[in-house]
Amino acid sequence: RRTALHAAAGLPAAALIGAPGLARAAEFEWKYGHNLPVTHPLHLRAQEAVDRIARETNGRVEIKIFPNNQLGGDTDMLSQVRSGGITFFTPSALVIATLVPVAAINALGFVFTDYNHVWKAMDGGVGAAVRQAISRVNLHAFEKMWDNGFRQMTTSGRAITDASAMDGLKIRVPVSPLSISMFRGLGAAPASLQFSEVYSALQTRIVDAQENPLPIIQVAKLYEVQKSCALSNHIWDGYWFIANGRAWRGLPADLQRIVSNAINEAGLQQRGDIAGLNATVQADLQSKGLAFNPTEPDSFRAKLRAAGFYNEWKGRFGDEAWSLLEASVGKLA
Ligand code: X2X
Repeated sequence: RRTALHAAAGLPAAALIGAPGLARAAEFEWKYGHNLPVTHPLHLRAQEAVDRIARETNGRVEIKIFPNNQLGGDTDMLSQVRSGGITFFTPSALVIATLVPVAAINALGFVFTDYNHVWKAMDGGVGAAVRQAISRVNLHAFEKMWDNGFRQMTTSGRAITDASAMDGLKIRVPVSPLSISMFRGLGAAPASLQFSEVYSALQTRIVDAQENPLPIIQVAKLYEVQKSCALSNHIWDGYWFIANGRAWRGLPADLQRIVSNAINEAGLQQRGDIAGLNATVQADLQSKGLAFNPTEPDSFRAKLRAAGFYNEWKGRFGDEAWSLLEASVGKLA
């Protein structure tokens, strides 16, 4: 379309229709919104994917990315992708779980110890069950989940070294029932805020703490408004790449294949980017003034167990999803 406009500058629009030799408007002109700064690997790989899609479909599918909450926060984008106002969105598992409760299953506290377990579950039975649940609300989820990372806690107050430091802590969590339940179980005072509001909420001390993977703390510059980071690895979080169901079904099968391949392959590369970042990001954040400390994971797990957290969520997710998770990570609490 850009080519057509440039080539035909000055011509009335009607003159373009059917004009031989001119590129036409894309048949599928779609919007994709997400919540991250453009320096995050999710944005960079998604940009490569949409460029590849335009090329391989000869311009029939053109996707424009709206990064960094330009179209509103997570809750807004989730309703836009449902209505078709945007065609693609990448909600975190925590966020899409407001609509598809079982999608939060990967975010259960302290279930994954490493990435082997994560991808075994999410590329296997757990991921398949979640994708099926997502399809029931008329959204299409692409096969390969993208990585957000293991979530860590940061605070502007005293360092969080074990679970007793959680008592009364005012901590921001995503708009996610599981996050609220987990941090209440730990004795904290969690508040749900969309990601678009996090930096200023920390800056103005509406909350004292937040939790996110280190690459997000880096690209969103949260280290500017936080003092210390507890390496808690309490949740593994990923992004589902989703499409509006009606729009997706309206795409011819050959184009669906091109779009799926480009997005899934970009997702695998994005996982590699996060793995690479994980090797360097702590040193970078340290050099920017964020202090790091280890935690005692057992103290957190014990507090959650005592609060009835695992039993409650086993009930909420249901036995079927629970056994799929156990098939990947071993017997749970
Ligand atoms: O909102 C967050 O904390 C983030 C960026 O990790 C999610 O998208 C859930």
